[in-house]
Amino acid sequence: MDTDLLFTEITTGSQKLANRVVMAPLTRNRAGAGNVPTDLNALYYGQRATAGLIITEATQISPQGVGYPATPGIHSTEQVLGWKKVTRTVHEKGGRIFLQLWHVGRISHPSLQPEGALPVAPSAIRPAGEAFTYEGLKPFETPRALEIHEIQGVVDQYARAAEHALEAGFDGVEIHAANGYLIDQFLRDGTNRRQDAYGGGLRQRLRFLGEVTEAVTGVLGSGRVGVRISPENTFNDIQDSDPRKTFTAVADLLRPHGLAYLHVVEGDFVTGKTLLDYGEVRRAFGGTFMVNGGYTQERAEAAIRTGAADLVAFGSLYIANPDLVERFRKGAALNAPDPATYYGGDARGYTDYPFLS
Ligand code: 8OZ
Repeated sequence: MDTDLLFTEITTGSQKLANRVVMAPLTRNRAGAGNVPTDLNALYYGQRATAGLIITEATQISPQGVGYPATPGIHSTEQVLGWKKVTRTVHEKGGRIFLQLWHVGRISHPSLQPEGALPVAPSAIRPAGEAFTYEGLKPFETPRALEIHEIQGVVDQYARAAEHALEAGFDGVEIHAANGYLIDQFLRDGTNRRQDAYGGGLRQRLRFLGEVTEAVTGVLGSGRVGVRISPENTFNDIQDSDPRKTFTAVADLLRPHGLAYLHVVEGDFVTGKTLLDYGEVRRAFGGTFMVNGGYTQERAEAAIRTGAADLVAFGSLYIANPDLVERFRKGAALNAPDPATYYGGDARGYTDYPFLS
């Protein structure tokens, strides 16, 4: 029966997942002082442990990678200890959890950077809009273009974060190459105007992602690493003149790595439109394919049935339904998420959504 398809096991990379229902990475701005995960965060993830896979909220690989208040990091000892509480709780409940590795690049503000430095990016191009800081919204500033000799150091930040993720007990990591952050800034011609080994042509724009993937798989093994992309998204003022070509090439680049999965955010958060044929990206990648973007249970089942996807990640549904798998199985009603408590705050709208009784 079609309704069972979401609940079949899948082995991907070195992971055996109990079902195809994935908790999407969700920024919730509830980390503690020092960007350290708390007991409340452990409770929240533990409540969602019946997902086939949990992908954590985006997590800074370094102080330079920070772009928002109260988002967690994976660069300090305290952060690793905080994450250990999360992974222990999820594992005790039989779940699987990947850490999402994040460097925001230009989507930051000097007030969030070490010593008030300018955020870094492939090129010195200011994003339209405003940064979320501890003092409220502030206009983005023009970032500093990374010098070519600094780039290996940023790749090393990813490798060290991957080591910390292992130490913290994660089953794997997801490289955040989506939504207009640092890696996406390198990939696209709207934000990458470099004329060196990391920009100028498509192959050069892909180089940074290739090096990060090499570094992270070098630490964890390729079967414990996924990559997330968002070909059509214009969130964070990101543009590309030919997303279809760029992201088919990204899929080609990643294919030989034998990753745990490629995770694709479909459509554009800003316009709500989906124009690309993601089958092309899926065929180019050739491995386990995860989709995300407003999926319902019905659309998710159809995607698995037709082979359009192997895994489906749910965001807002997971905010409001800790027992989403159980509700899907039973065809039970779903709790509605409350957008007013998405970002920041306490247990309210975070760990107090009811389970089925
Ligand atoms: C919403 C608010 C802040 C950050 C992303 C990490 O879009 C994010 C994010 C989303 O990937």
